[in-house]
Formats: sequence, C-alpha cells, structure tokens
Amino acid sequence: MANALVVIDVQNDFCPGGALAVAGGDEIVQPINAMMDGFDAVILTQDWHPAGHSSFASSHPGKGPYEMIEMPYGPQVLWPDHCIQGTGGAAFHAGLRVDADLIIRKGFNSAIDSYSAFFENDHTTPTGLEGYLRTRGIDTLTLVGLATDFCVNFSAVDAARLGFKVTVDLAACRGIDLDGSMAAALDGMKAAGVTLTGG
Ligand code: VGL
Ligand code: ZN
Repeated sequence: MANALVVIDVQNDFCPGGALAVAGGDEIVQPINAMMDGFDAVILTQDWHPAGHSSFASSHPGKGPYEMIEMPYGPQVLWPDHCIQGTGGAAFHAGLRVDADLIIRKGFNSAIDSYSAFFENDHTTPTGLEGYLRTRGIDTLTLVGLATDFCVNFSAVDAARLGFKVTVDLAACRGIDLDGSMAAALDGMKAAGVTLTGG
C-alpha cells in the first residue's frame, strides 16, 4: 500500500496579510515543500468559496466575524470573507510547490461550509477524496497545513474514521485558536486515533 502527504489550505488568505490570517502561516511553506519528495503522492486542498458564501459573516446582517450561528447542519463559525474563487487570496502561497498529484477544492457549495477534505460540514456529502485515495491504493496519510484546529483537524478526524492511518505533523501546521479550539482539536484528534508528531 502507498502513502500520501495531504497539504491543507496553504493559501494567501490564511497567511500573514490575508483575509483570515493564521499567525505564522507562511512559516510552514518551506518545511512542507521539503517533505513532498518523501511520499508516493502529494495532494493539495484549496478552500474555494463563491462570493456571498453562507460561512461569511457578511452574508448574515447583524452578525460579525467569529460569531456562531446555527445552520441546518449544526453550529457554524462565521468568518471574514476569504478564499473567494479566482481571487489572489484563494491562490496558493507563492512559495508552495504545486507539482502535486491532485488538487482538491472544497467549500464551493454556497449553503454549506467544508472544513474537511473528505466531507462537507454536514459530515455526509463527500468531496471525492476518499475514492481517489482508495483507487490509488493509498492507506496512510500525513496531514500538514492550515488551520490546525479547523481544516486540518476535521480532515484528520474524518480520515481516521474512514480507516486511514493518519499522522498530523504539528511542526508543519499553524492554528487559529478561537475560544480554546486548539486544545479541543488536539484532544479530538488523539481520541480519533490520529498520531500527532512535531508538537
Ligand atoms: C479554514 C476557516 C474557514 C481552514 C477554512 O482552512 O482551516 N478555516 N475556512
Ligand atoms: Zn473557508
């Protein structure tokens, strides 16, 4: 069986100067590039929202960024407008190697957010990544990228639940940490059977 490096959302809007900047987000670019040759496959994910996406605070009059709302599929954090399809903010960091096997986009459905690379936030609608990995015989994943406590966390927990052997290399991740979300994410990943390294 084969392994893959899954690089989550290393995009300009999640790096310093971006719309939803993660502290130190750009520090992981070179370490991730250096890891890529050590895997059978490299997969990049790209957060890819239409303008007016339902996860944007600007789509909910009277609400501000980082407030919570109840969506049909559960609670949802409201974010600043970010990673709008085709904008510079949605582009990968200019230093990131993009000679990957697969680039998978997520969050393109206006009505639902998609933190995980595997399922939208209803935890049901698949992105297709599971099928891609299985048909390539990939059973072992290392996840890196942004943000540790949102898209990396949701992707890692889903992958473990699907039966993949999952490692998150925390040295090549950076987090947002909203109301204790970092500690909760680390606990949740451990409980799901994800191996955490580089912390
Ligand atoms: C992310 C918040 C909103 C992430 C994406 O990549 O972690 N976080 N959209
Ligand atoms: Zn997003």
